[in-house]
Formats: sequence, structure tokens, C-alpha cells
Amino acid sequence: MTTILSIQSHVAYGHVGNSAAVFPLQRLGVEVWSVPTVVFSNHTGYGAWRGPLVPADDVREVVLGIEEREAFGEVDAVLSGYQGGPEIGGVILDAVARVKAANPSAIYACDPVMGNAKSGCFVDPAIPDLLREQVVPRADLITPNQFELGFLTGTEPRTAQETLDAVEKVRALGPSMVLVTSVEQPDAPEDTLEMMACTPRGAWIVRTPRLPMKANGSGDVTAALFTAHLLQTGAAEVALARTASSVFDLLRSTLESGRRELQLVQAQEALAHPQMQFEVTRL
Ligand code: PXL
Repeated sequence: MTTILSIQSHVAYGHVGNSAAVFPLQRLGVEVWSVPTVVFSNHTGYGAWRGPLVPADDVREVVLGIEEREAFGEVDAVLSGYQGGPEIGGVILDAVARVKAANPSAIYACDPVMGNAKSGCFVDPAIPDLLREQVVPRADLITPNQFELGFLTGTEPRTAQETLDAVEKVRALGPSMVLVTSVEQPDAPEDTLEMMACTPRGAWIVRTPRLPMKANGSGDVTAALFTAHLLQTGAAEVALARTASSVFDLLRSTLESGRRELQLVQAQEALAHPQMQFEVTRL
């Protein structure tokens, strides 16, 4: 069975971080061991929330306890996302090193969450440099949006070719696989969004309609689904098609519900059985 050690935020109300990733992964038949880095009432997009950041030492203890079950050999991937503070990065990298020692074929899938083109950088000011200099170089798969890809490479990719060039730059830092989760380029039709997957086997792109909404946690679901499908199929183009299909249907369900939070439970069939409505093109 595919097993993922997922070190991310937990929220009680709504869906971001592990509270967005765990259920979709489970619906795909993935065994998930979720370690919380924060225990918040709700995501920070509301402007107000309650509950603690989990101190890095406590996160380390929970990870150590899993290792002591002699379970790290079963882990196929370590997945990380938004980092509340800079100390968590070291704990995650330590967990990655220990998992890889127990299972050399395990991968580290890192969502380098920093911000987006609209909002700019929304994480702790120490995080971007930490991600670029220490975390991303140790990742096998990263899932940046175009803005984050730009920061990681010191570029501002605007066209498909510039995005591909930036992907090559970031792959030179370490990660062999890159999913660019939101490509906006002048040659694409209005009201569309593209996702690009690049691996040593090739690069692929998929285009979907752009829905008039922004839901916190959609990037977390995207990273989790792509990681799971990549592990389960070994084919980035299939993982890309499945991920684009599920995420689009999830966002449409959310939009139609009139609610703010991702409607993961309502859209679960689209997560478990993507209808594959979008064509993937080789670049
Ligand atoms: O979706 C990333 C994320 C993770 N963790 C927390 C968040 C968010 C985004 O809002 O608030 C706590």
C-alpha cells in the first residue's frame, strides 16, 4: 500500500494543510500518517483564528515516535506544505533523511508555499530563503505556483517557455520533478489556467477553465493528489490529468455550494475517480 508521511497544518474547521490532504489521499487508498505543525481552529485567511503552533521539538517527538514503531521503511513519500515558522524546516528535513535511510526509494514531496502573484508573499519572512537554500535542494518533487517558481529561481516567468526555463533552473537545484500548479501565460485563452508537470521523462501541460474563485487549501489538495498519483502510476502525465480533473471538479462543487471551504466530502467521487475531462499535451 502507498504510504505518505504528511507533515502539515491541522485545522478543525474547514480544509487546509493536512485537513485538506488526508481525506483525498485516503479516498485514493493511500495510508496517511499525519503530523500536525499547527492546531488551529481555522485557516488564517479568515484573519482571526485560535490554537497553537506546535513547537518544532514537539513535531520532532511525534516523528520520532513513528520511527520507533520501525515504520519508516514503509513510507513512500514525505509530504510537506505551508510552514508556520522557520524551525519546522529542520524537523522535516531530518524526517526526510531518516525515512530515506530506511527506504532509499522514498521521495520528498515539498510544496514550497510562499504566496501567489495576487497576494505576494504571505509566509514568515524567514521562510522563502530557507525553502530556496535548504529545503527545495533536498526535495525530489516540488509543487510551486508560477510566482513561487519565480522566487526560487530569481526569475519572473511569464510565457510557457520562460516557465519551462525556470523549471530547468529549479531542477538544477535538486528536485528532479516539478509540478507548476498555476501557469498564466499570454498565449493561453482568457479564463483558463494551466498546470505543467516536468520530469526527467518529459514535460506535459494541461489547460482547464478558470473558475471565478480562490479557495484556501486548493494548493494543498493539488500537491497531495499529484504526489499520490505519481507514486501509484509512476507516470507524471497520468498524475497531471488525474489531478487537474479532480481539482477542477472539487473547485466547481465548492463554487456551486456557495460556501467558502473546499467541499471535499461532497466532491469525494471526483477525487476517488477522476473523470479525466482534460487533455494533457506533451511539451
Ligand atoms: O493552504 C495553506 C495553509 C496551511 N496552513 C494554514 C493556513 C493555510 C492557508 O490559509 O492558514 C494554517
